[in-house]
Amino acid sequence: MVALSQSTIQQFFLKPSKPVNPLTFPQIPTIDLSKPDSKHLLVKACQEVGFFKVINHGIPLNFINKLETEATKFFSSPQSVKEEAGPPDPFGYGNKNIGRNGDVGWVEYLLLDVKPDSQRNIFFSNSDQHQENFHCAVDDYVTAVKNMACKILEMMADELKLEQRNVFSKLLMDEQSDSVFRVNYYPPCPEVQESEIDGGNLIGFGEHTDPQIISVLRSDNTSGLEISLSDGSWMSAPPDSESFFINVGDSLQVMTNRIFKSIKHRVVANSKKSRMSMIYFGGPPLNEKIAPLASLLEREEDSLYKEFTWFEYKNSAFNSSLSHNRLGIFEKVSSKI
Ligand code: GA4
Repeated sequence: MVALSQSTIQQFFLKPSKPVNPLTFPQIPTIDLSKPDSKHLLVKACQEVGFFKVINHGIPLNFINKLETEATKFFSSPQSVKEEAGPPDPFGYGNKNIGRNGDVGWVEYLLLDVKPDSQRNIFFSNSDQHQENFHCAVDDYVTAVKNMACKILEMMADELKLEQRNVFSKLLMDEQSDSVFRVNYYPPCPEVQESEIDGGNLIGFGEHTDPQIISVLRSDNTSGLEISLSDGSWMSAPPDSESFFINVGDSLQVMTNRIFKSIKHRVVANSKKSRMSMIYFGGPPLNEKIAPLASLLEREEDSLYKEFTWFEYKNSAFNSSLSHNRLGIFEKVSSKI
């Protein structure tokens, strides 16, 4: 590995943030999908936090392990092999640069288009067999996780008493659903270990909200994922490789007229241990109109957002930087004095 100078590493340091208050330290809501009371708890979690952990999800562990093995093989390939799958535009292999607006993180990643009809758009060539195995593992994993996400979205619709229980899930099930899959690999940073600086301050993936409807994350057992609390502090989500973490995306926040919260989250890289996460971002078709559901509004004037298409929102999101408040321009200015 090429040694990096301290000044290069400086750009990856996080600004110090407020420590979590131990007296009000919240728990990450845990939803047991096998229990009948989970509908109520998961809606509560979406309203209060916008983030929860799912257990007893029924996704076969061998799908998860197979993909993890293939992804580990990819990230441990020679740099030249990985770079054949890059740079991301936005799909492909990326290293330290995130998006188009100068965001950096101590991370390598693969971003894949998983629209149901998408062609396999990432090629790397250390062996055709590896490529084939990798794509099959992604297909199996994404199909299983998408089904779980749809089940969760239907439970939400039931609990919100929406007439159509597939009002959210149909957007992911649509042939044109604009869904994305990402595998992030956070290598250890030995330069930080050698210096006096605390490794907990290294940005892996800067703070942001996810633009889509719902995100499903699975990571190995290395910590790093943090969620933003309302008092400005950051709380670590203890890793659990057998569970999934779900977060509400901006589009679901809009469709529920902010009953559900799209939570800011980030990843802090580890100076000693690598971390790998896989995230499915369930998005609607590009031409889908996103607006608060009429049945959740008492009066039309209660809508907090102007209607937009996913195409418009996605374009504006992909042209923004990670920490930008992307929904700001779509918020309605209140006419009440
Ligand atoms: C955040 C959620 C997903 O990882 C992602 C990211 C996308 C990218 O990596 O290209 C973005 C980011 C994400 C939102 C703002 C823009 C676009 C990087 C960035 C700076 C794939 C997505 O859909 O939006």
